[in-house]
Amino acid sequence: LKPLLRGATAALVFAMTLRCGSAQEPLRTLIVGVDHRHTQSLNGDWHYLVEQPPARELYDDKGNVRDGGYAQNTHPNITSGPHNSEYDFSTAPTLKVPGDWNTHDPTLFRFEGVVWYERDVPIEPKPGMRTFLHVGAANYRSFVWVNGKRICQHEGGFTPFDCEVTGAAHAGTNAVVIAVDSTRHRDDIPSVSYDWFNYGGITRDVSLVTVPAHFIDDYDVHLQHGGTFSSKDARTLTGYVHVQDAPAGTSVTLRIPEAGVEKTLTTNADGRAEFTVNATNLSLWSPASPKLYRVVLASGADEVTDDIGFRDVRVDGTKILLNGKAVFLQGANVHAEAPVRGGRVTTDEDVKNLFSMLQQINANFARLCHYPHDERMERYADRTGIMLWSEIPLWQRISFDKSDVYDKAVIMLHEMIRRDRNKASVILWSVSNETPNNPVRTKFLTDLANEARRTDPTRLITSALIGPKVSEDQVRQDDQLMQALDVVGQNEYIGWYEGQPEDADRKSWTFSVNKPLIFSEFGAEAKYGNHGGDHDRWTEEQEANVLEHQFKMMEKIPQVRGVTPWVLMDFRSTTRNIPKLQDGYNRKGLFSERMEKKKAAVVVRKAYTEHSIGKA
Ligand code: GCB
Repeated sequence: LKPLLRGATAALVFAMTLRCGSAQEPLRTLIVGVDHRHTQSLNGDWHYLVEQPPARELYDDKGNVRDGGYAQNTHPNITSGPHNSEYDFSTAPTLKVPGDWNTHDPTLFRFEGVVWYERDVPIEPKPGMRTFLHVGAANYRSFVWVNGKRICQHEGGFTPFDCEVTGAAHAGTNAVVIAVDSTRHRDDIPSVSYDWFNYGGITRDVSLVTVPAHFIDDYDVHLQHGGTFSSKDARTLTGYVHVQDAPAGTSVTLRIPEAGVEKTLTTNADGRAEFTVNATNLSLWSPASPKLYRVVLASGADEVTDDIGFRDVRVDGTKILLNGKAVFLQGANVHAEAPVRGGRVTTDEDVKNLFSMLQQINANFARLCHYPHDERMERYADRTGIMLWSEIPLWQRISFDKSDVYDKAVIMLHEMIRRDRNKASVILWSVSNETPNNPVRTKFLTDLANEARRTDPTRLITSALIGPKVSEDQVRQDDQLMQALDVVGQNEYIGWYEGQPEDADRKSWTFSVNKPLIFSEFGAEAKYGNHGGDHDRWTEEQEANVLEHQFKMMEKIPQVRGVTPWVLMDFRSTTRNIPKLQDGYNRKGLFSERMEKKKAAVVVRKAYTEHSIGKA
C-alpha cells in the first residue's frame, strides 16, 4: 500500500485518481466552508449533450480522457465552412444544476453514461486574486474544462472538489464544460451493484469562489478532547487553520466573539497554524441545546466565518458519552432522496422534509447512509440538535484486494472528514456497510478505521456489520473488524430476509468485544396503504410487527446504545422490481416516498417516546 497516502494528513492536497485508477496526480484542492463564503453561484440552467457508451468524445480507444471535441469548441460554426461539427451547446437543451439527470429528463431516467454540461460564465479576474470552481458533488467521475483547458477531474459521487480556474479564465464570457460519467466499474466505490438508484449528474451546488493568493482552505475548531466537564470556565478549544500556499510565519486570526476568543496565530512551513485557547462560559452543543458559535478566521485579505458547535463524544465501556453524559441514539437510516418529487436531495426544502419525518418518530439521531450527504443535512442537524452517523460509500463487495482501491477509499474518507469535521452533529464516521467477513477485507477496513481515527481522533469510528447467520437462537458476533471500531454497527433482517418476526424473541446475542452497539439496520417492506394480518407480506401490519419484535429483542441486549431501523422513507432502487408492490422502490420506509406515515412509524415513535428499547 502506498506509504504516501497511508501517512497523509487530512489537510494536505488530495491525490486525484484517474479513470483507470492507476495513475495519481497531486492536483486537487477541497476548500472547506464554501457554503459560508461569498460566492458566485453557478446553479441554474446548463446546456447538455448526452453521450452513450463508449463515449468517444470523452475517452480514446485506450480509455484515456480526450481534450478534443465537445470539450474544446463549445460554439462551433455550424452554418458555414467544412461541416464537421455535429453538436452545438448553445442550442442544446438545459438541465438544472444541482440535480440528477434521471428525474429531470424522462429519456434519461435509466441512463448510465456520460452527460456533457456547458455554461457560459462571466468572470472578471481581479489582480492578485484566484478563482476556483467549486462542485458540491457530481456522480461519479467528473472532468472540467475552462475555455478548452482541462483544469481538473474527480472520482467519487458524494464529496466536493474545487478546481482552480485562474490560469484558464479571461475577462468576459468563459466556456465552462463539465463531463460527468455515471458508468459503474468493479473497482469503483461503490462497486457495480448496490441497493439504491444511480442518480447521475452534478447533484450539488456549483459556484465560483474568489480568494486572495494565500487563502484559508481548511480549518478545524473543536473542543479539546478528553477534558472533564466539571467546570464551565475551564473549556479549551483546539485545532488548526491551514492557509494554502502561505509562507511560514503568515499570520492568522481566530475570533469567537461570544466565547471571548481572540488570538493571532502563525503558520508553519506547511501553511498550518495550530492553536489551543481558553474559552469563557462556553455552552456545549447537545440535542437539548444545539448552541453554535460564530467563528471568524482571517489571514491577510481572506476571511471566512462558520457556525460551529463544541461538544465531546467518547466511549466509556459500552456507553456512548456526549459531554460526559450517557446518550442513547434513537433514529433511522436516511438516504439522500428528495421526498415527494423524488431524485437527489438538492434544496433546503428537501432537507426540511426529511428532518420533519425524523421529528415525527422522535429521533435524536440519523444514520446518513450510505455515502456523504448534501452539506445542508449536516448544517440542519447542527442547528436542530440531531446527532449523525456519516459513511463513505463502501457498500458490501468492493475490490478489497487492490491497493489502488484502498487509496481511493482513503481519499473518500479524507474528503468526508475534511468537509464535515467542524460539524458538531457528526459523532460517528463509518468506514463501510455490510462487507464480507474475510482476512483481506478485515485488513483493508482495519487500516481504514485506523486512518479515520488518526485523521480525526475526536470522533467515534464505526462500521455496519452483517452476519453471523441468525438461524440459531444463540447468535455470536466475533467479526475481527470490531477490534478496530469504537462502536459496533450490526445489521440484521430477522422477520424479513430470515425467519418470522417472532423469531427475534428467542434470539440471544453475544459479541466478542465489550463495546457500544448500534443496531444499524433491521426492518421489513410494506407498501403504504396495503393492509392485512401481522404475517402478511408487504402489509403495513407486518412491517410494524417486525419492528415490535425487533425492539423487544434489543431491550434484552445490555450493550445496545442505538437503533436505526431501515429506513426512514421508501427510496428508488434499480433492484426492486415487483410490480404494484415495489415498482422500483425499496419499501422498507417508515414513510412512503410521498411522506405518508406507515404503521411502522407509529411503533418507532412509541418506542422512542417511552424509551423502551434501550437505556443510555
Ligand atoms: C441492507 C443494506 C441496505 C439495503 C437493505 C435492504 O442490508 O445495507 O443498503 O437497502 O439491506 O433493504 O435490503
